[in-house]
Amino acid sequence: MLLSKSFIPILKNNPSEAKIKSHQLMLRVGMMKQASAGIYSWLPLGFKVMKKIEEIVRQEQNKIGAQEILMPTIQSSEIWKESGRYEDYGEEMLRIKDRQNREMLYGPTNEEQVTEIFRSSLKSYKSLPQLLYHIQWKFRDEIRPRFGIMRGREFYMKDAYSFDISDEEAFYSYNKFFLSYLRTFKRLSLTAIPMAADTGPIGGNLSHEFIILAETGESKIFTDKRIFDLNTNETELEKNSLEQMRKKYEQYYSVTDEKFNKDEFEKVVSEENRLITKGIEVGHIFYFGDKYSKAMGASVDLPGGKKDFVKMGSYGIGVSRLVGAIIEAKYDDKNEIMKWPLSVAPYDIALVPMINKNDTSALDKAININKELIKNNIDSLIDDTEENFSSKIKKMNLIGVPYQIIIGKSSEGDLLEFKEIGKETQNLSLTKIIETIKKQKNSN
Ligand code: P5A
Repeated sequence: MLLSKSFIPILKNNPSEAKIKSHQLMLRVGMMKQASAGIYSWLPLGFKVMKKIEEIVRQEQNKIGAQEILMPTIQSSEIWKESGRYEDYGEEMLRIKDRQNREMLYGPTNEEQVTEIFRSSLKSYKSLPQLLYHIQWKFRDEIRPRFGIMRGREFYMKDAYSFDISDEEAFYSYNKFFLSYLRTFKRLSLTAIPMAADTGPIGGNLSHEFIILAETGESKIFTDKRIFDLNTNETELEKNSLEQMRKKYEQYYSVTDEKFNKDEFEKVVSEENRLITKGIEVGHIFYFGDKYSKAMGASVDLPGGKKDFVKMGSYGIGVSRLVGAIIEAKYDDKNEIMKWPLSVAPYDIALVPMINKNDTSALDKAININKELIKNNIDSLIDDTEENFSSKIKKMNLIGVPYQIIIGKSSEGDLLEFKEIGKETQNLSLTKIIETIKKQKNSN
């Protein structure tokens, strides 16, 4: 892609309305644009990143056997009246009337909708477990939308739902998602810590939030530092190993605000291991048993001939919020340098030829290099403008493409100036550069 033809509306300075670095950068490099309070249009750069995050989330859901569906954004109020949440949800729910005066709503979450789908089709324990998910826009009429897409009113969520025959089986499903979330965030190059959390309007009594540390986060957390040293290399989905893995995390005190108990914290965590800080909630999982299945009559026949309500859980990842969360974790705002993890970078590599009116040989060279990159499925952004070198580099550092090739007038021979953002320049052949990037891509 040529930079001159791309839709990347870069601003000279940070917009004053943005208070945190992700919001600043997203506006600065034109990743998104506000349409109205808490509602955004996604422009090419931001959209590419979000779609890559979505794809990683999807792959990890598929790996644990969850099946993808797509439920609508607009739901009927009937099912919410059945579950009892139509009134409870309050003003956060955007309520709409259609031309027949029927009460509809823009879905803030989909527990009711998915329970309705389940109960109308599945009747036997033989069909269980079922893990269903979708990736769809949600709307919550937040009283204080802020920090750009971090707390939006319209936002993109992956939400999954599990249906099981017993509590024991349901915990197995819960643990599968627990592990899958650790893997997902790792692929996004984030350290997300599971923390015991409150269930709020979703309900139930078992819940974990997945939180990444950030001063600007909205969740206050209380934790035993040692949880950060844990690493999960589990590849198996065995019941026992999954349970052990969750226990491994749960051995360390780690809770959000609502679950905090000072006496307990001070009793179980030694002073040097105590960490009280802030974080961003990027995922949240819940187990609520038969809360919805009972209220909405979603039951299955059991082996002995009896019937029982299915046991359910729900599992959310804030896909659009993750774009901002990765920026909060990776952007060095003092030096104005962003480095996207290659797994979600808007482009794999930037080509920066030094060009002036009389001499476009460096640009020609960049275009030739790009032909080889395309053959190797490497997506590049070519700065074909005539700006001076330092402003070109400054701009590329903000956009955050992780690798750069700098092509000077004097660049001759086979070796190219290759740079990974934040590291020293190396002289490498194009073949070697392609190999390096491909290797890095495959490792994710
Ligand atoms: C779990 C899936 C639920 O809604 N029902 C279906 C459950 N959980 S949740 O915690 O309320 O939301 C899941 C994740 O969505 C992100 N999120 C948001 N992102 C941007 N703007 C918002 N206003 C917003 N609200 C929630 C969070 O990442 C959250 O963990």
